[in-house]
Amino acid sequence: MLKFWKKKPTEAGPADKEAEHATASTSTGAVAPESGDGMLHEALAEIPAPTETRPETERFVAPAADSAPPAKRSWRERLSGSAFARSLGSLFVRHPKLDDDLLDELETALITADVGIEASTGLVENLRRRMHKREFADATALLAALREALLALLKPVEQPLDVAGRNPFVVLVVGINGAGKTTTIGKLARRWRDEQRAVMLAAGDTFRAAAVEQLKTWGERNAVPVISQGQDADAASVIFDALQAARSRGTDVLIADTAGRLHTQGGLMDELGKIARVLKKLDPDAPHEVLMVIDGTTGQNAVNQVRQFRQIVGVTGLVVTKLDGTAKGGVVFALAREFGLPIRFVGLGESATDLRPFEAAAFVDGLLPASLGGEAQGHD
Ligand SMILES: Nc1nc2c(ncn2[C@@H]2O[C@H](COP(=O)(O)OP(=O)(O)O)[C@@H](O)[C@H]2O)c(=O)[nH]1
Ligand SMILES: [Mg+2]
Repeated sequence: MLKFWKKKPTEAGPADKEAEHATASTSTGAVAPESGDGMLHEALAEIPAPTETRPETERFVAPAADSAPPAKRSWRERLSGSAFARSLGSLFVRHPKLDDDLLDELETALITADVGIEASTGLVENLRRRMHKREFADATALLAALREALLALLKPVEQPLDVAGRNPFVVLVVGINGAGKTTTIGKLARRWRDEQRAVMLAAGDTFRAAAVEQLKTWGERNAVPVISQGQDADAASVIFDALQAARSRGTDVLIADTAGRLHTQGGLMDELGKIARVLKKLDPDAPHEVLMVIDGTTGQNAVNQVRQFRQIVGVTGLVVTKLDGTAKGGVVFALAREFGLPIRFVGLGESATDLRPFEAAAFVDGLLPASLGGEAQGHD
């Protein structure tokens, strides 16, 4: 009945190619990703002193260009373009009658929106049982029950990230190329700086010069210092230096960028493990958060990515980006169901204020047709 059963997750996208390229271009680098901690000190000796971009403005004063509060758009406005919102919306218009066909179509819509086969069939079979017991008067009652079921899936992962009480709180940001790591770091820097915290960034994506520049630009824009070394520097030593600098300056939050590592690349993944080990030499509890950034348009492959990264670095929180636009959105449910990891933030657009702390109700109501309480909830 459902062709989707045969659909395989996409295995290789453009990000894979970029990661391969990154490996090739660093094969002559000074430090092999596999090198142990013993080599770190040698590596530190060989690497030029870190540079720091210290903005001329006071740290907590935003440059004029970025200080005006941009108009904040509602979750619904942001999520309305998603395949989830569009297919659910049209489904209930086309098929307002409560019957088994409606449930079949709902199942198809959920699977197509990347909710995952098990989660989708589980949800729909439960609703079907209840419908046959005449629990629902009409399709509107069914939609209300769907809302509750979706909310029950997401509520447990609505756990905001608290960065208070460490000096500094270290956030290590991981994920594959193009997921939105550097952009997310820029947005987080803005958010925490606006909360009057002293923020520092570490340019740990040393594979591409452009990546360091991109982070420096975010640093300048938000008046936040950025610690970096040259391209091909050892990422662990950049981040180690940054932690030392952050500690000596009383920084509240240090956010470390890393190169886009693909789960299939053992050496690069080992390097991520090395970064975590090196940080522990200065602070046994660091990193306090390993934040994995996932592109919301990745589909079910996101589940595989998280599984792989978790084995290497013990991911403690997720950020799902690009949920504005054409993302299917359902992957958020698949991730919540599979891992139960906190979803700290979601990316609803490209500007600094489009990174929102995850709110389960706002998200669900943004995806479901408005007639059922969504608008009445008034999530902004
Ligand atoms: N629409 C949209 N674009 C995003 C979002 N987050 C990141 N991007 C874009 O995704 C692209 C890759 O982001 P980048 O931060 O460089 O990814 P990285 O390789 O993981 O560091 C950039 O063009 C970003 O502007 C988001 O929440 N919404
Ligand atoms: Mg990047």
